[in-house]
Amino acid sequence: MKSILVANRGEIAVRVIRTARDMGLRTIAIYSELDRDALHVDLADEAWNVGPAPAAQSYLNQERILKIAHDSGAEAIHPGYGFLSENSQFARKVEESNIIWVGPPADAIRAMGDKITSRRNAESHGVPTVPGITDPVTTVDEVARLAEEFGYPVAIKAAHGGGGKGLRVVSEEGQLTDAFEGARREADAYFGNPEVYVEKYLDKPRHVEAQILFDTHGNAEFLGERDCSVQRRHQKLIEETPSPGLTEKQRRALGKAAIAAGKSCGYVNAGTVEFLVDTHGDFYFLEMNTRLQVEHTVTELVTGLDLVEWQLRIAAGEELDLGTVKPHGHAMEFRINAEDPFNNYLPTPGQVVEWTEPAGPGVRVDSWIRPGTTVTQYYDNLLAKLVVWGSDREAAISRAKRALSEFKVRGVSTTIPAHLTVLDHEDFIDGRHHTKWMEESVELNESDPSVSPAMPEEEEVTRRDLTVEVGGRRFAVSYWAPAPPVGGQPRRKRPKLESTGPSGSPDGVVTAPMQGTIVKVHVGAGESIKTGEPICVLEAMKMENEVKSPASGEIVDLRVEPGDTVASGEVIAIVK
Ligand code: MV4
Repeated sequence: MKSILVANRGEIAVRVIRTARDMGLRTIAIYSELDRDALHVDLADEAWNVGPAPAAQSYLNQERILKIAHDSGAEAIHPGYGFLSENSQFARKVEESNIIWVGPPADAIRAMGDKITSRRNAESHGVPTVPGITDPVTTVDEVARLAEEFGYPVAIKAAHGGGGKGLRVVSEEGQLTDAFEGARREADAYFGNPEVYVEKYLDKPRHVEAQILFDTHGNAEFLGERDCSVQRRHQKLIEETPSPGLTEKQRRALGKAAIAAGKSCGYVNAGTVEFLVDTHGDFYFLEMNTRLQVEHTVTELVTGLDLVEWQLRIAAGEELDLGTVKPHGHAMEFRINAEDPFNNYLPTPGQVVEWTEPAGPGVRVDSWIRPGTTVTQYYDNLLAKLVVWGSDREAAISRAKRALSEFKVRGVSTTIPAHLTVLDHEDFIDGRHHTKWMEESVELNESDPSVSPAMPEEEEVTRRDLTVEVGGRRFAVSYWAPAPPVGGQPRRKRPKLESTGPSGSPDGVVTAPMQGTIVKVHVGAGESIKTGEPICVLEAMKMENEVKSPASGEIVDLRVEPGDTVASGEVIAIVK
């Protein structure tokens, strides 16, 4: 194998291209019209236009991708995650075109994609599953009988589902009909198949998944687990390994079960078996993901293995030969998404104006962003994965805080403030969180000064940063000012202007409310002033405007004198 086409974009395309190049392969990128200047395109040896922006016409366009593979002479295709990675028809087409598919056999993808079949296969290979049934349910009466048998609550799930869609929880008999019909409707709408099945519903479980590798010679390896319990609305935010609280005995049992689940469908290549772990520490098979997962990086940091390298070696027919794998230390991954955690995690597409990644000991950033990169609503909003390693969980948490505070992103909102909040939460620090915890227990406080300066309402404002020296010491000050947005910085509406200083106490950054000329200055630097007292007079459009102090305190910085012209939003003085 000397060449590979990477049928993906974003951070995972970058990730795969890097390892393929490390291994001396010729790398072939594909790009949609929006991604012509993307990082993965620059890093690959060659790049081919796969079509217009919508994924259906580009990264999901099977025939077009196969044609590019043929035209470019690619010997293999790596699908990354998402897009075509778990499409068994595409995997089969690749196999039938005599191109190496860097992934599991099409039949294994199909078997695991059907949740009833995968449950049945796992069960028949001795893998513990949640109490439930291995056949679709077709009537409400059947669901009622099963609920009596297992006890309420029960879960009604889409047979071809995943990601929480088509999942309904029934806690009492009265909800049965609604839940059953709702689950069928949703299953039909999302997955084109109304088939549903029933399981006992586990309340507040942890989500723990096992990384496995299988080669084509019958060898299998379990590479440890990942805890993905910090998630909201089925979107994972933080993943870590090892899982807090899992004993060595439980870990071994989980690994054995994961390998048995893989064997049950003839698995080859890298895969992940998902389990729910209940409050007693018992674990149950949930489903198997037949792809490389976003969070594979934490496994890499503790094992020292490159999982993409092993995917490629296995695909080329090599025998799995890892020696003894001895995981070392603790790793955590933080998904840096373009979304606003202060506004219900609403996606925030736009141009990234500033992008400074953390670095240093134990820090890895897998990203596709550069200053100027535009994040579009056409694809997912993962900007980067921050992955940290520490000798133990406490060290990893400490390092994560350090790295997250080094991360500087402007132009789009990110999940960084949410991560910092989680890292300071006792439940997380003690490892007491579960899959419902984020939604139940983590609320972000908009006025937290370590996170973001307070924003004035009503007026159109934009965030500005500046540095000041007070008594020979340097301080960074952020404030909101009425001004045109600085390169894509979002405008917001809020009441009264207010800002926060380095100490977190409310300081007054006094800015020009409009463009004009300073005609008089009432105060001097170092003097004290009270709220509402005038600082200077600003003339604009033949009108004189008094600029007043927003706070009582000392004028630590005075930046204007009579005759100066100031732009709207320019700093006039700082009151501490
Ligand atoms: C469950 C469950 C509790 N009991 N099944 C949600 C997504 C789908 N893949 C399976 N899911 C769940 N199935 C039983 N019998 C709780 C969830 C669940 C969940 C699972 C993993 C990670 C996050 C979750 C969040 C809510 C519910």
